Amino acid sequence: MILIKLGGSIITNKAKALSPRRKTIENIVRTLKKIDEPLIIVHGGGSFGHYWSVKFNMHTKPSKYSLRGVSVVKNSMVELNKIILDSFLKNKLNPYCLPPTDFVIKDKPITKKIIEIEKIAKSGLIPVTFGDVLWYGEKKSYILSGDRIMTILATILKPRLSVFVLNIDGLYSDLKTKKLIHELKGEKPLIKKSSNDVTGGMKRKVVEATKISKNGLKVFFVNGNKPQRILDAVKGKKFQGTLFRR
Ligand code: IP8
Repeated sequence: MILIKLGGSIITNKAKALSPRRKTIENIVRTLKKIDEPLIIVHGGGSFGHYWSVKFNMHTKPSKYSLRGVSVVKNSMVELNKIILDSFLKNKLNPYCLPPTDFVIKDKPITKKIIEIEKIAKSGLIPVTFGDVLWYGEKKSYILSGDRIMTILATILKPRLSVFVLNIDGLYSDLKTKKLIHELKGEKPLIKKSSNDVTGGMKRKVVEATKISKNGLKVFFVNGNKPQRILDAVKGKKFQGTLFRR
């Protein structure tokens, strides 16, 4: 089984509010079709969820955020999710929408529900979940990042591989020269706060990828603008990107 995160920066244009990158989504989905293994998909918020989370000043820390904000962020994620689901359907794949409220209560994963997700994936349906705004209780809510969902699912389900599909080639050791780090073995690279994402952008991804790899699982960062690289990583071929391993 393979766990794939479609980052918000690859499926949307983050420079422009509420703008899906339909062609890119299409190209990635067509590539996923060539993977002959059960898949679980997680996607990020990009210029949908993040745009509204910033507007309503909502973050990953549970707090009494604007109720209007909760509704609007949720609605925007449902809208983006529908675009992803439609693309899967159009390409004759069978997605099965699972918002994180289906397997997370407050901020705790529901193991029994997560084990069912694996069964759903193994049946041939493709579970599709996403970063979202979650109810926390006592009128509080919080933003749950799709990157955290990756760790939650990987910790319980131990997929053969986890792949973060990005809008860049992988993790760079130097942002100016774009020198790519091909492999990280147990080390945790130092990343400064990387974007104004409410969930922490690249820094968050590296934290989660490092956590997942500590469990002995392989994690790849690849560029979704070159979907063949997803296939190369999954099929164990020489690939362009970053591999995190223990
Ligand atoms: O883009 C965040 O998910 P992420 C989703 O995976 C929202 O961090 C609602 C901003």
